[in-house]
Amino acid sequence: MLKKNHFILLFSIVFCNYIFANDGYKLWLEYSYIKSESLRKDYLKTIGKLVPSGHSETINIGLEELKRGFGSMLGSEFLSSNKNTKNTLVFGSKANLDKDVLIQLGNAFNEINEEGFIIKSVAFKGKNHIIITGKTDVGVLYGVYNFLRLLQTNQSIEKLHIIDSPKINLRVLNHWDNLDRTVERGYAGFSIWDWHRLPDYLDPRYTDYARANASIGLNGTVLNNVNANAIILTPQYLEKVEALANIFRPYGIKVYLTARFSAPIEIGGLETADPLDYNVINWWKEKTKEIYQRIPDFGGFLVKANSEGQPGPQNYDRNHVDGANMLANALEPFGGIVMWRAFVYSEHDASDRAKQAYTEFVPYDGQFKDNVIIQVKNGAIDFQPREPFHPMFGAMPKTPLMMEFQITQEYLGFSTHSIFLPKLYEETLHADTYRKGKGSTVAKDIDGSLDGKRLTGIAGVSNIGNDINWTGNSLLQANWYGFGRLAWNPYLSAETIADEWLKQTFSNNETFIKPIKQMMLDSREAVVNYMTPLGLHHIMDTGHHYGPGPWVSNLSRPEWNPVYYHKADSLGIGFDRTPTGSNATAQYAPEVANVFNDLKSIPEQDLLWFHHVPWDYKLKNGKTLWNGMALKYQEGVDQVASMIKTWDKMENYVDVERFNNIKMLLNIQYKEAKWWRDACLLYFQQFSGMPLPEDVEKPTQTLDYFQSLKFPFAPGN
Ligand code: BDP
Repeated sequence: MLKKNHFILLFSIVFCNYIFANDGYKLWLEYSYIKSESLRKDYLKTIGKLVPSGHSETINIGLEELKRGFGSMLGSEFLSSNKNTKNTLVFGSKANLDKDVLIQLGNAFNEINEEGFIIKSVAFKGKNHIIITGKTDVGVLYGVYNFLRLLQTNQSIEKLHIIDSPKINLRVLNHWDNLDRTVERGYAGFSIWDWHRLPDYLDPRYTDYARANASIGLNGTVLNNVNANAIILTPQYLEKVEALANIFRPYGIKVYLTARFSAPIEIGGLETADPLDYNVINWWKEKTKEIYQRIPDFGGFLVKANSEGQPGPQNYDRNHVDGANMLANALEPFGGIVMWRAFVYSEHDASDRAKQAYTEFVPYDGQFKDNVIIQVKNGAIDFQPREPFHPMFGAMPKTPLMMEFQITQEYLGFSTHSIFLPKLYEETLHADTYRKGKGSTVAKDIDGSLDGKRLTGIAGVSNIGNDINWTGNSLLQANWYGFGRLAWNPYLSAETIADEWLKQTFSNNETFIKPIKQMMLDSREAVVNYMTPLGLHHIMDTGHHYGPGPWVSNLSRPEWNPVYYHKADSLGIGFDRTPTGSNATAQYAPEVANVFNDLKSIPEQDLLWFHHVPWDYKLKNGKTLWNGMALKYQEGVDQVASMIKTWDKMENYVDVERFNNIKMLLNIQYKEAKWWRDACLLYFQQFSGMPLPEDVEKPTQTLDYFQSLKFPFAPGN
């Protein structure tokens, strides 16, 4: 009896492992055992022997990944069936494939770029083969992960003919990680970079991080915070960076560092950091050379200059072009690039913060060196729950622009709120700039196709920390995953991404997939509704940005204050950015500006971003603005309530650990959604002077209470 129980237990652990404990560490690389016997048999029959072609660390990683994936998904049958079959799974780069294999591939190689891959089923000499190949070993590795994804999502692997390449060159995570392991705006623990124990202690997590990134096609990582510390550029730290770069290299991942503009003074002993000063130029040249001696494929620098107190060329009466090009000159001989951020706003310009980056950068179009790319946040303010696309997109035809999305949820409820961000990313990427007529989407600027730009890039501010499940909340792994998938192909739909992520991470069971996918797809709008409906923005509390703070008005810089953004008064609410106001709309193409300027055509989701409208303004649904806004806040709360209901029904489909992780967090989200609703409505009601509509729950606390809340130890600050 005892023995039998043991056997059952063992069986369960091995084959049904995820019904039991699962801490989420494996991310979407779960490789869960495929329960359908017929499917397993099909796969086993089709795959055959593994035949790696060529020898490299990367090919070896591919082999190990296939073994791990098949072993886990197909079980021990894989090892036995594998021996007596004539079929093969051949994988290797073009240069290492046999002639008869190459012939089968015809012209397919013409259709891929250096990182692309081909997966093709072919039959010759009486045998069936699956070929996974590319021009480079890293391309092959991407193909391997793609093939594994087919199995993980239970797709057919008969008659395969997949040809795919990334559409964007630089697909990069930005870690806002400090050298003391705190993470600016990080909500999943401390930094995964254990600087103190590097370079000798190599945490296995570094390898798992590289695997995860490679599996979704990310090929770069900026290790440290944009609010940079020059010490990262000292030999003591470069040795540690080198150790990480060595781990990431075979996974196709390049390392980048943020460069503190004043580093020549701080660690170089110079008196100035003037980008036109001979000694400064030389210092950066030598520093760059030193980095490349250690890391021959170093990616380059990410720079936040003259923004929020960071030093930059303007400290020396120079401009962004002077600063970026000086660094670009130093990197050029080694093939490195500069990612120069456009997140700037001046405390001396009272007009409209939303206009400042465009005003400061667009006149420089065409003046940056070829190895400079300007990194622009998705919207003109700062990673709000919803922002119209940044007007710089499409507006600098001669300058490569890199998209910067935030994956970490600085303004979106931290890692406690479940939100599926590919919905937000998709909205921005699909937005039409009209710069070259209809169809000039942001995605086309980012992938270079709009103006024939060669250097292209996309960055995501990471949501990763040393929490066991990486992102603090298992559902938020989908945002890292989704960012990577969109970086590979910015035209993918959020729905496709949710579907494949869920299948790989949790289950292929449609009873689970269908409701949870819908829950994820709706989650972004829920957050917008209970935080910033109808185009409201930047009404969070100060510093930590946790919770509502629409009343904040006492900060030294005007554009730090929420009241600057909502401009609520007895007449109405909203920021007039039309020609009667700040005229920020003039920074968009006329087709777009006209839509935003006109109350008849503006999408209501952006209404208060662009217009100051009276409280009794009639919305499209016939309700007054005040009632409509209150109902939106309520809708957001109701949406979270329904997320909880949906999730609670999933207990039988998810392991206990992840089920509870998500369940508890959803309950916090519900509490906080109500907090947002009540605090904002009570505050705005002072101006509207109108009662709450019937369907809106009455607040249980006073405005004073909400205003008195303090969070001195909120994370990420
Ligand atoms: C803001 C964050 C701040 C960042 C800054 C940036 O509050 O922590 O340093 O953006 O992107 O959203 O540079």
